[in-house]
Amino acid sequence: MKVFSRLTAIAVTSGAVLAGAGAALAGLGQPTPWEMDLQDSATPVMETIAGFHNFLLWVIAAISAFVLALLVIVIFRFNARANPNPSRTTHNTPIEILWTIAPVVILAMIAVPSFRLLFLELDVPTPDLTIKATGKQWFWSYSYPDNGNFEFDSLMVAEKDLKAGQPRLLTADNEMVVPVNKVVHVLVTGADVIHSFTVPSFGIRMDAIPGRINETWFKATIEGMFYGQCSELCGKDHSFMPIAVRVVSDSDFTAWAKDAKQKFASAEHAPANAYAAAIAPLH
Ligand SMILES: [Cu+2]
Repeated sequence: MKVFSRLTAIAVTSGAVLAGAGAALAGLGQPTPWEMDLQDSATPVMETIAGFHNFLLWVIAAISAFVLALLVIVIFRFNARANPNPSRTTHNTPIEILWTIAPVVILAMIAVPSFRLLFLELDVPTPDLTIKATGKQWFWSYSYPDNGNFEFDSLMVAEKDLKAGQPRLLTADNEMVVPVNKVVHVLVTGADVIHSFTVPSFGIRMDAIPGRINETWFKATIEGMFYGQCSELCGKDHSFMPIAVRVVSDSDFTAWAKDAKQKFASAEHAPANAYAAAIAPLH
């Protein structure tokens, strides 16, 4: 009994700590220590994903509670001592119809919002701008075909070079910059092996496959820094090719694009590492 009361104390204490730290359990744009929930949403798609996730949580909690209640009833009311002469019933048509129909209704209730979410994610609205993200071993390159047609590489900043406030393993030297409240169409491809372009707060994850263009989209509604990581095991430096997206106002974006066009003007920009140099003639 002592063990049981200790376990209860631990559960109550950790519950209280978690409830108190609720706000700190999910971050916006980047993970936070002890995060338990999804990252906060910065796009309509991620809001819908989070809403669907919470809805499913209620559904599975209700089903689990119902099954647990049935088990408890069976254990206490129908054990050998309480119920020495068991019923010999083998069929009960109304109950059989009920336990077939009820799950179908529950699945239909899940299917409707699930398909609505899939269409929202996959049906790209008319874009305000297009960016091509190319996964390479082990960094990302971003092209802006309709804002001056420039391209640049985005490499992780080493821990020793981080400035105050910059997150470790997520900070990149050249961030992908996008305007706020604009539909950004992202074309995703890989230059060597399969990578995956992922930004949790935007609710996007799209495989970057060599020789193939995949597409996704996001409309960031909050200005700030949003981070993601390559999410397909792509080689030894897979964990060191962050995706850093800076969402800025329209005017800041126009100014940045003008500067970037100058800065990254050369079409033959220098390969970012030895591997990129080795494969450069192939592209
Ligand atoms: Cu990768």
